[in-house]
Amino acid sequence: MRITDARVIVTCPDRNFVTLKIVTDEGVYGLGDATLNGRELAVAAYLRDHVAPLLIGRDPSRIEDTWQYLYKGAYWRRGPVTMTAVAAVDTALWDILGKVAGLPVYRLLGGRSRAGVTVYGHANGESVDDVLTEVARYVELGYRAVRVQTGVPGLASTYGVSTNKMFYEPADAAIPTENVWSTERYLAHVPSVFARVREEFGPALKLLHDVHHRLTPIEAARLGRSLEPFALTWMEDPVPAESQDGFRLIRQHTTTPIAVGEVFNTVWDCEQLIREQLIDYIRTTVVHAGGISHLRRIFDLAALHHVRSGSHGATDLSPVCMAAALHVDIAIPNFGLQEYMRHTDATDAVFPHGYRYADGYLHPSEEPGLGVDIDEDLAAKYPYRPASLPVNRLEDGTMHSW
Ligand code: KDG
Ligand code: MG
Repeated sequence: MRITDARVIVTCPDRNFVTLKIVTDEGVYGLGDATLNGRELAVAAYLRDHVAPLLIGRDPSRIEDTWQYLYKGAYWRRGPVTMTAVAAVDTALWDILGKVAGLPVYRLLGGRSRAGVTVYGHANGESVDDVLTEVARYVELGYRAVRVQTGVPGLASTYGVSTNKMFYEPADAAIPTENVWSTERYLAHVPSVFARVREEFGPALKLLHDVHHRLTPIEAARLGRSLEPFALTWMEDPVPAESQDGFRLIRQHTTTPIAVGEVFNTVWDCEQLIREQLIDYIRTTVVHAGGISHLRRIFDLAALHHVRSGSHGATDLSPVCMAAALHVDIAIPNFGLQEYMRHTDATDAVFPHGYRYADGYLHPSEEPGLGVDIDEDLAAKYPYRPASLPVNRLEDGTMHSW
């Protein structure tokens, strides 16, 4: 079997997605998600101009060799654009392998390790009362884990608080929206939110919170300590993670578990964090961390050091990524949680898929391969729309991490 075509499909059914479709001479094809929120066309060009020509004529079953060829062969290693492109190829090749074998991909990864994939949803609201209503809605839907974000008194807008409660979409304008941030106001407010949520919902519900890279290590240590009475499952992205040493300082001060990794691209970004047990959950995912092959390598390292998986699964990761993530999640021994932000009806129509939600769990498709497809005619009806993630400034105008 040989690869005859590798095409890049850019579509915007309510938001932008980039998909790689690898076609073989036997008619079998595979899909890979290549969406990098706000930088979609950079990955599309990388794939079209630099990767697709190298794939033609290759044997699609040589998944590891193709990964190494694209990673080492470019000379310029790592980085979100390159690794998202490599991920798309890898994911599509696993899809083809599954279809050829007649097996869902998770069976090729060693088979099922659990009955279902525990997912968490995003409860958010401007006020604490609003967020309590949202948490109740997720509990009603059967969720066992909920991420809680609220507005901060005195700030006009806050990360994670959206008007559309089911479809989180921060990339809201072609030129980035400017938000204003105050660490002082935030730190003063968050513990009171979790006190109310615990009081209402009791100890069994898993609660999570995303700090979204906004604190310094000592500020994050203070937040973690103040949240200890409310037993969070994790505090996510407490600090920008370029400096892995920062996590050691947080660790010295708090037992609140730490999750990080949605912007990481390789095992090298988290190797120290994992090896030194500075984190509890690693949130790398298929699309941004080199595909199924590389993600499994990260999770295997994590398993040696008591770190569990917690893959990113926001709306900007397409159903192709979600399908692939679920095959990994169901198979690995050290699964923790999977984020699950639902896609809109328009997105689901462009990407028909066999995974399904029931009672707090997602279940991967039992079809051969990943169990997800793309309707190319429908995709063509939704042309690309420029959309950027917001930026953040402190109250005095200083640029801050968003
Ligand atoms: O594209 C950026 C989003 O995916 C990100 O802001 C979402 O932090 C996020 C999360 O945890 O889902
Ligand atoms: Mg996050």
